Amino acid sequence: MKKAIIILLCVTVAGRMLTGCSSNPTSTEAPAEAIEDAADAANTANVADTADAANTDAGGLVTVGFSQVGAESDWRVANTASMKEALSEENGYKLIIDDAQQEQKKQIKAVRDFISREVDVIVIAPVKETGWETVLGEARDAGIPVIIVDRMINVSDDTLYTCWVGSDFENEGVEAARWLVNYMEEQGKGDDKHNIVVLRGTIGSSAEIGRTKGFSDTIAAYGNYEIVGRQTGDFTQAKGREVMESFLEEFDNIDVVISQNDNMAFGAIDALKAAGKVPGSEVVIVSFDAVKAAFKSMIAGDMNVSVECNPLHGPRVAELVDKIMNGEEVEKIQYVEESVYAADTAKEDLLGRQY
Ligand code: GYE
Repeated sequence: MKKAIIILLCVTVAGRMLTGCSSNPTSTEAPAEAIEDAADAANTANVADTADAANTDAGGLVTVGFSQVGAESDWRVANTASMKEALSEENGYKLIIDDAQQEQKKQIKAVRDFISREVDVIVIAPVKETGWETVLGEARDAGIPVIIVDRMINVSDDTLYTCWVGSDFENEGVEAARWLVNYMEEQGKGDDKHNIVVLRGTIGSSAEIGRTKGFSDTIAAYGNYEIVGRQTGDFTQAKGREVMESFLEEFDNIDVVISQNDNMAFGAIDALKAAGKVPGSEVVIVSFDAVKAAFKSMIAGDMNVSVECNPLHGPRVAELVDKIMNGEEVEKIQYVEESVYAADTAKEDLLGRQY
């Protein structure tokens, strides 16, 4: 189920070029050291000179401050790796990554650090949608363009960010519900009563909001499907297991688990097995992300399906950074292509997977 890239709106970013930047060629893997290096550069650099250097000096690196959600899942790890690979020093960037450990307040602090260090472009993978107005206003005042990646933000003034690239999370939820209904029909269980529990991701994140809405709205049309329990597992495997254990104590008739990411599904599968249940048949496991480990779980017969969420945003972000630095137009909102992967073809599908 390929989805064409949709361009909803175009903006011009000409004239929104930065007021300052650093072209310190030092690169480091460790976020804390990277920030210190950038601080040193900012403290010693002449802002006007370095701004000119970044725009005109072919040898200068483009400094990108990236506020990452954390390292909560396989998806996130693949996303960070993609960003590091694309925005490498060899490719002409100095990438400063800050790991927010799933806390928005740490992201806000990181963005302020990036502003004070006069990076060329700020990239944010936001933990949650709300609460961004103040700090993005500060970035705008400093003349630093902001790219939002992966999850979305919810702001009344969309000039607070330059552009966004990520997934259509609501559509992913719709796809999950459609797959489930179709699968139950194929199993001859289309008219049976189904009791669903939903392991939600981080509450208030676009991935949680969209997947919850898309799934609930679609499944609501089928009277024999009931969502009996919903709880957050914060996108981690450990919490996925804990939440599934509590569901199993509360309900004895669960036959479908909707897990809003693969890592929570792995935890839920462990909890089901420990309780003597059989995931993959007795309890149908519907997941999201489609990371490599999910294909292995499907091949093992534990997981039934994973709705793809593509984490390979690095090259897309690099392209946006380049265009912004050149004063070119960028698409304001850009969705990526995604598919649905089920157990019956998991073995062949795994061969071509990149993450
Ligand atoms: O599904 C999950 C990760 O925002 C799309 O975050 C991302 C989600 C992804 O923790 O595994």
